[in-house]
Amino acid sequence: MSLSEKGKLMTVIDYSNTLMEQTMRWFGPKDPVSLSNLRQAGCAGVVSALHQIPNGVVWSVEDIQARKDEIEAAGMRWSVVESLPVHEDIKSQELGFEQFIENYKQSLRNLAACDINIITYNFMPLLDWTRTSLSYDMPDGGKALRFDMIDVAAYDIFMLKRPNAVDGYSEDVAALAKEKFDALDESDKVALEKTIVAGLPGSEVGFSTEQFLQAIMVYHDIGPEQYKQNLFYFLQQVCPIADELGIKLVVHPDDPPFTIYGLPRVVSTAEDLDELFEAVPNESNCLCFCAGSFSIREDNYLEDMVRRFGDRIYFIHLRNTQREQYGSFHESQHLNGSIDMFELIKAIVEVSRKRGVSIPMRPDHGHQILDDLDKQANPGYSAIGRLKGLAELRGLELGIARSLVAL
Ligand code: CS2
Ligand code: MN
Repeated sequence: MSLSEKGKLMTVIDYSNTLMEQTMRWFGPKDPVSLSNLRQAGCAGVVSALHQIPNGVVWSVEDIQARKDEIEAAGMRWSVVESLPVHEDIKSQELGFEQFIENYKQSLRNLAACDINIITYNFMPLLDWTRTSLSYDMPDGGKALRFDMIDVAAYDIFMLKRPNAVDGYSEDVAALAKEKFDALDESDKVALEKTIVAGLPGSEVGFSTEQFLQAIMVYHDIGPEQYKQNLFYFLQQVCPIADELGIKLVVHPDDPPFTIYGLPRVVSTAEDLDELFEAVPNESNCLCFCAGSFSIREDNYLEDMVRRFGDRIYFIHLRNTQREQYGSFHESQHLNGSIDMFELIKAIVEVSRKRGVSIPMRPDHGHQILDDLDKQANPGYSAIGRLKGLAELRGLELGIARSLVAL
């Protein structure tokens, strides 16, 4: 064999080096998807949280370090905390909420002591994400998460019986909701409510319908303007500490990014982000760019938002959605749907290169497919659908990055 042929054999083209850091979410030791699974999917990093600690309680250095060691022993790093939840009392400024802010600061100090510095949170009242079906049949036999506005209206108007709820819906939606509700039997109603409150943080899952309505009414009284001030107040308290610690606090947008049950929304649009960064300009006040969440609104131009807020983006969720009639939507394949993933990743590659950083990204959710159809996992977080999503996104990113160099 000639020397040049030998040389060719030794040339290694490594396609695993993407610009974005590839990660997946891991719910901890109880997650049916193992750390080894994530490593085999090609993850360099893991996104995790101490789900065993009740919301509002300080995360100790020991507990943080133990989780970190576990992830590192599996050959990855703990890239991002998702989430360090903001206690409901901070959101509503319930008497005594200042103590929860102090606890939050202490958790940040403890995380920084373990060298973990990207922390995700959201500021949605009561519910995290909201869907009405966790196993929506896709034409290919896979299952997806779906949000049906008619179901939400039926629940809101006829089961929750929220005062004046009907005024929040178009006449068409209200009429279809009535039809739908009349056709539901008791077990359908129970199932619908269970799915709707699935996004509630652990401690509140035990809500009865009446308690849920009562909790909603607290936020009606607060109203959108004051609620926004509550977010700013929280950040004004914690950001100075986070700045000192070198932490980035990345807010996850509202999902969906419009009001449901009349609850206030504060992180849904580019205008919201402008206001947020103007009110709290600290360098720790940053963004988790969740493409799927933002994409539900037609007036959110994702590539523009990435370019405009690029300097504040420290974590990226990539998933696609298909918008439907009446504001309904379902989670589509990662590359197909309302988002032009090529254009979006191109904007991310440009921003990352300009900043000279590798931003952690994860495929946010995936379809339940193949062997996972017979397995239990956290809704949206089965292994194979996310593996597929990550592989497709990684390939697209590599193609874009290499062709941008060539151009
Ligand atoms: C996540 C959110 O599963 C999901 O949709 O993107 O639950 C996210 O973790 C939280 O909103 C962040 O606090
Ligand atoms: Mn997300």
